[in-house]
Amino acid sequence: MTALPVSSALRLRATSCPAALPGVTQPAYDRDRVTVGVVHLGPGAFHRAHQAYYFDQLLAKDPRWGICAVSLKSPGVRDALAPQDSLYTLAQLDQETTFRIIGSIVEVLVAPEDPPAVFARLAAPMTRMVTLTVTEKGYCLSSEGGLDESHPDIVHDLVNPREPISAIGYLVEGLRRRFLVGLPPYAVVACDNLADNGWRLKAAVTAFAARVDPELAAWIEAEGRFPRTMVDSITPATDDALRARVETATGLHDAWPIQREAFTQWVVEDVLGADAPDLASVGVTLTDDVRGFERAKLRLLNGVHSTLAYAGILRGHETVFEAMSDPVLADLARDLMIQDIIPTLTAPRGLDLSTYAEAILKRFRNPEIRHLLAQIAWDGSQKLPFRILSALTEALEAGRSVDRLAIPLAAWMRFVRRRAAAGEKIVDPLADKLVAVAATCSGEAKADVAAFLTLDAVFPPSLAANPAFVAALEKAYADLA
Ligand code: CS2
Repeated sequence: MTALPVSSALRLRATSCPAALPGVTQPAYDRDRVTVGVVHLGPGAFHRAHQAYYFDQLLAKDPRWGICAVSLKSPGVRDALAPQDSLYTLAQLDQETTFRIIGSIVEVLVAPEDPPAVFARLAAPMTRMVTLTVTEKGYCLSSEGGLDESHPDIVHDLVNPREPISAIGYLVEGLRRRFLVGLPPYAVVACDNLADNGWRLKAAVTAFAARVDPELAAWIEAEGRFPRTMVDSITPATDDALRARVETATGLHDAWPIQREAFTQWVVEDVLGADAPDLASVGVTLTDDVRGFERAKLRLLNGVHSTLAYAGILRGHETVFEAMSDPVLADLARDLMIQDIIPTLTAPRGLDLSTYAEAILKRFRNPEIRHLLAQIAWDGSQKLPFRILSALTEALEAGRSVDRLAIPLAAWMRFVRRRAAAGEKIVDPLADKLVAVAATCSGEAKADVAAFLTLDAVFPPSLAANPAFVAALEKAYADLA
């Protein structure tokens, strides 16, 4: 976090909260009556903008669903929120921006500092749900989609299952403690942008548990509820401009407010069971058709976001809005959606895909939102397989051209090469490998593309060997020179 700006305003906290300026929405419930029913792993900006907002609405009807937020690594969120009694401000950006003080997070733990406190929450009878936003890399999956048992965190946790460091390790240890005392498992709700997120997580958790105790694994397999979900709300990172804006609007100083677009959506597979929070009552869609929503969002929104990020940065843009103001990129975004991605999708009931695509383009053109392309460009090696490669593979199988779908991949390669050559940091768990590949690149399409395609954690070997795919990539890479 950046240093706190010097401010004369009162700090946001339980006692000062009622003094917020008129028009600021306050928690509509008595926080002293709230109990913890949800543990959340990874309370980054997206969680605080999205799931915590839904629970903030729910608490007005049912005080059992307060959140214990657990940071798996850094103390930054706790350090900012503890002096604020875990309160923070959510700015919902629109033509008329609104400000809401969120009270649903009632406790923030930093796992490495106090693992027993985390286990106690996971094993508490009142805890019915564990939600996660740990980003794609936090699932520790291999490129085949299963648990990556060679991942250093998983290697560590398999040797020390009672002292885990990974999200998977914590989930399994929490479930083990419940199993031992005869408590039902908590529902595990993955809220990251992975295709079939809940299924993948269940497979990874069960595979890990099988290495710890086969009976535990069988119990998780039989009783565990891991709904697949689709989560959506554009959440630009917090900056000092937001801090200043929030202070002016609320009259209170908040060390870490959050901003997002006004639009928000949460679709959850309807397998949560009777003891689950009534999420439908606060606007969550419960459905047995989550895959249609999730594929459409991942490919149309996130796939095109990543395209705009890499192609946009190469063309000198800084934000999504700026990239969308560049006619070349605006056309590319629409053509990709309509001509290449929609043909790979099956529309969920009640969703018209062209209308959905147009609505996404409109969100990208929202002038109220300053969403940095650099933020979206992070972790490309983890994001591109779900966002672009799956659609591209299906297009290849159907015999369609993949010329345009190859553009975001080629742009990513050029982006990596450019940053590596300039000695700039690449934010990606594969950064070392990417820098090594980039060091061998000369700018010549055939050789450079071949070097990137050796990254088998990103490109499955069968795809890397497909001549139509390789030709499309080489052409796109050459065109971006
Ligand atoms: C973005 C997403 O940063 C990124 O990679 O594509 O965070 C995107 O803004 C959200 O998924 C929108 O729901």
